[in-house]
Amino acid sequence: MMYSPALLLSSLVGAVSAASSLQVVTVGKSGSLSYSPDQLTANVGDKIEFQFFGPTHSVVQASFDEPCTAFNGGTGFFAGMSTNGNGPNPNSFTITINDTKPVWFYCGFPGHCQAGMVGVINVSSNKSETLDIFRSNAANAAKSTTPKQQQGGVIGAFVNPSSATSGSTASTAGSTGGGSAATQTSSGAAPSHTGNDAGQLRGEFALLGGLAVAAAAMLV
Ligand SMILES: [Cu+2]
Repeated sequence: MMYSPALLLSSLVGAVSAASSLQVVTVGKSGSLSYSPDQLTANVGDKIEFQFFGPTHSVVQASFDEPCTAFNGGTGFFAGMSTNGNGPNPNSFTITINDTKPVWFYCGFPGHCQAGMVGVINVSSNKSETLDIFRSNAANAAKSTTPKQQQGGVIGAFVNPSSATSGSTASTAGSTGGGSAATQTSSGAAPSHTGNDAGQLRGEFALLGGLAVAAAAMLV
């Protein structure tokens, strides 16, 4: 349960390709109203990639005290609503962990948080703030809220391709404020599998192009 094949694989890939590790959380896979895994431990600088399955789900940051309410007046991360039939959505949502405080999250689709679609990164040792308690409190939440728009993370397919071709490394934007543990990053090295693959391909083509120019220059 703690070590899914996907998580192990992503950890191996992360260990080979980057200093910080990438952990994958599937969202609503196989028709479930759940995140898998729903409890993670991450280091500062690690990235968590949420991969969405149909029909409609999201991930929204919460505080422990308000399980189905957008974090700190709506300043936390929000993946937007992902609607994609029955299969996986090609657009993942990746957040970067900026401190070791607990990061609580839930699905903002009406009813899903109350049905137990919640999770946590870096749960504290405080026994009064466990995922089980958070989930049971969520069941009693009167309603779910979300920020107005996607924020606080990177959508896989929307990574700026120009930064990917430049080969620039990850850069972390400033805090979104309000003590948010996860803030937005802007990076060509965002750990979207499609983004990375495309970026690497583009990078290789750019390199080949550069070599061709160099070769042509030598011929003249
Ligand atoms: Cu959901």
